Amino acid sequence: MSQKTHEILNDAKSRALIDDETYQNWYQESIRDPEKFWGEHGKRIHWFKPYTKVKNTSFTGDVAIKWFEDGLTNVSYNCIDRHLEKRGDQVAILWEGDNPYDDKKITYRELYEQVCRLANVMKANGVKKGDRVTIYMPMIPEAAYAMLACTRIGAVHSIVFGGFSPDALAGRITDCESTFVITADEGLRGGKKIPLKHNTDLAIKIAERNGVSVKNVLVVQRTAGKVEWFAERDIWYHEATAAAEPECKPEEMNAEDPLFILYTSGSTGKPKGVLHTTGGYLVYASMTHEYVFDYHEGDIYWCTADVGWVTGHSYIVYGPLANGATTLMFEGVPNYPSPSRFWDVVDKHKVNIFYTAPTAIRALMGAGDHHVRKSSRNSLRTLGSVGEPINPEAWEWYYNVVGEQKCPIVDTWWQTETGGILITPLPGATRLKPGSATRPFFGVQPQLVDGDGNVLEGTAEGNLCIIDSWPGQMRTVYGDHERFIQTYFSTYKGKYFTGDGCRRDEDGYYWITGRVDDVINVSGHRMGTAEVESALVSHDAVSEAAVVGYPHDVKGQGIYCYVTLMEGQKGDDALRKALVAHVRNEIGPIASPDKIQFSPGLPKTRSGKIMRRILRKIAEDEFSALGDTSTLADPGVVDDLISNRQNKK
Ligand code: 6R9
Repeated sequence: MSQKTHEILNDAKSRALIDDETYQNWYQESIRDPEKFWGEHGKRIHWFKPYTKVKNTSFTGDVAIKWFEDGLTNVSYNCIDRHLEKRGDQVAILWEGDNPYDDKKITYRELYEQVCRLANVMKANGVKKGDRVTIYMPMIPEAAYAMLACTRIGAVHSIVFGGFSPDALAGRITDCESTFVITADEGLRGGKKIPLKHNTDLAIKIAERNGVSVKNVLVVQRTAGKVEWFAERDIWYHEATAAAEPECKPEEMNAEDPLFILYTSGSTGKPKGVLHTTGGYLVYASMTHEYVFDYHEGDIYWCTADVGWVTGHSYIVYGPLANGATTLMFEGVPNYPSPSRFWDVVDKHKVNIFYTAPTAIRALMGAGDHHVRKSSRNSLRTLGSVGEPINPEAWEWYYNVVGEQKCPIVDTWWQTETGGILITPLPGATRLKPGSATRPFFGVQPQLVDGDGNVLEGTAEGNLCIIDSWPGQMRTVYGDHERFIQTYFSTYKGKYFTGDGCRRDEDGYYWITGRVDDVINVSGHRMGTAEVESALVSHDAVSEAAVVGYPHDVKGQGIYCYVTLMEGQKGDDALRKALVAHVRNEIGPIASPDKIQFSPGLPKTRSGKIMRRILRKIAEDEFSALGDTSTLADPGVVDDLISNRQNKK
C-alpha cells in the first residue's frame, strides 16, 4: 500500500473555498454543536416557511431521523425558480449525446418551462403528492425534467437504471406500487439501442400479475424506433408536454416529506427501497457538491454517472442544480467512439470539475496514455472518484496523466443510504494519499468497531460505523421500517453500520477496504451475491448456486459462480453460456457472471451453511491459505473445487 502523500496543490489552494484551518474549525463545531452548525447551513436552500427545529434523530429503538422537521420547501423551486432572476439564461444542463455530434444546452429558464409542462402533464393524468412514479430512462435531459417535475408536485420518484431487465423493473414497480411510468422508446449507448419501451411493456405485464397495475406510461421519443402502442395507457411525451401549460406552482413540501426511493442491493433478499426525504437531503447534497468539488460560480461540472444510481441523483441533478451550476449530462460510454471520448468532451465543453468511477479510470488506463495526451484538458481543476476503492496505481495515473499533477483528486466515499458524500478530501485543504478517502465531511462521525462491537481507537482496522446522524441520511426502507432497523442499526446497537471494512492510519485518515458483507462491487455497481444466486437457481438446470467476488483488473470485482446442477445435466460451455444469458435476463447485463464453475457439491458446515470464506479463496486462486476446513460436513468437496477452479493465475 502506498504511503506516498501529495501536498496541497498551490493552484487548488489559491482558489479553495476551505483551507485546512477552516476545515478543522468547522468540523469541530459541527460535532460539538450540530444544531447550530446545521441550523446555519440549512439556510443555503430556500424555505417557504423556515424551520425552527434542526435535528431530532435517534439511532436506537424505533430509529427516527428528522431534520428541519417543521420547515417547508420544494426541491424543484430550489433547483430552478430561485436561479431565474440571476441566471435565467445560464446553461443549467449541458447535454452531450452518445453521438459526438449530438449536444444540447438547456438554460435555467428553459428548464423551468420544461419541468412545469411535464408537472402539469402528470397532474392532468392524476399523479398526486405522495404518489410513486417510476422513471426508466436513458441519459437525456428529459430524465432530469422527470425527476424535477416529480419534486415540483410532491410525487416520489423511483428511478430504475436503464440497464436493468424487465424482471428487475417489474420488482421495483411492484414494491413501491407505482402507477405512472416515464420511459423512452429506446436508449442509445455506445451506438447500441436499448429497448426501454419494450422492456417497460414486459415489466408492466409482470407487475400486473403481482397485483400492481400501471395506469399510464409517458414515452419520450429518443430514437423514433418502432414500439408497440397501447392507446388507453401510453402517452407521447412530446405531444402531451407541448399541449400543457408552461407554468406550475411548486407544492409546499415538509422537510420530511419523501423525495425519492432508490433500490439498492443488500446482503440478503430483494433490493431495498432506500427512502430519502426533502429538506435534509437537499441541504446535504448541495453543501457537499460545493465544498467537496470546490465548486465556484461559472464552473462547468461533469459527473459521468447515470441517473439510475445515487451518484446521478445527488451529483448530476440535485446538488449541482441547487447550487445554480452548469451540469453536464452524458448519454454515452467512456470508450465510444474511442477511449479518448471523456477527454474530448472535457476539451469541447471546457469542463472544470470531473467526477467518475475507478472502473472507468482503470479501463481508460489500460487503453493507453496516447488517448489522453492528444487532448489539452487545460480547463480541469478538480478530479473526483466514487463507487469503489481506487487502487493507488489507478489513482496515480488519474493524478499524473489525466490531471498532469495540477488537480487534486477527491476520493469520495459514500453510499445510496447516505444521500451524499461522507468521507472525502477537500481540494486545497486536505493533503492527499493515493487510495485513501481521507477525512470525514462536516458533521460526520466515523467509528471503527471489531466483530464484537468493541470500539477501536487510533490506528486500527475494523468495521465502519457512523455514530450520529447527518442531514442526507436515508430515513427508512420504503414500506419496511423494521428491515431498516435490522439492516443498519442492529449489528452494532445504536450505530449506523455501513457494511464496509475500513482502516484508520496514523494521521486519522480513513482507507475503505471494501464490503464485509455478501455484497460485491462490480464496476462500481453494488450487487447482492444472493440476488445472482437466486437468478441462477431459477434456471431449470441448476439445483444450487453460491456466488462470490474475486479481484478483477478493470471491474474491481468479478462475479464467480459455483453451480451445482440437477441430476442428468451436463456442465459444458453451452450451459455456461445459457446461464450467463439467463442471469442477464433476470437482472441485467451488469450482473453477467464472469466465471462459472460446475461443482458437484459446495463446502458446507454440518448445519448446512455454505462456507463462503473457502469459496472466496478458491475464486481468488489463493487456496494455499484456506484456513480451517475441519468443520466441513464433507471436506472432500474442497479438493474437487480446487482442481476445477476457473481462475488459475
Ligand atoms: C455512492 C455509491 C456504496 C458502496 C460503499 C462502498 C463502495 C463507494 C467508495 C467506495 C471505497 C470509495 N464505495 N465509494 N469504496 N472508496 N470512494 O457508490 O453508492 O452504489 O450505494 O455503493 O460502494 O463499498 O458501501 P452505492
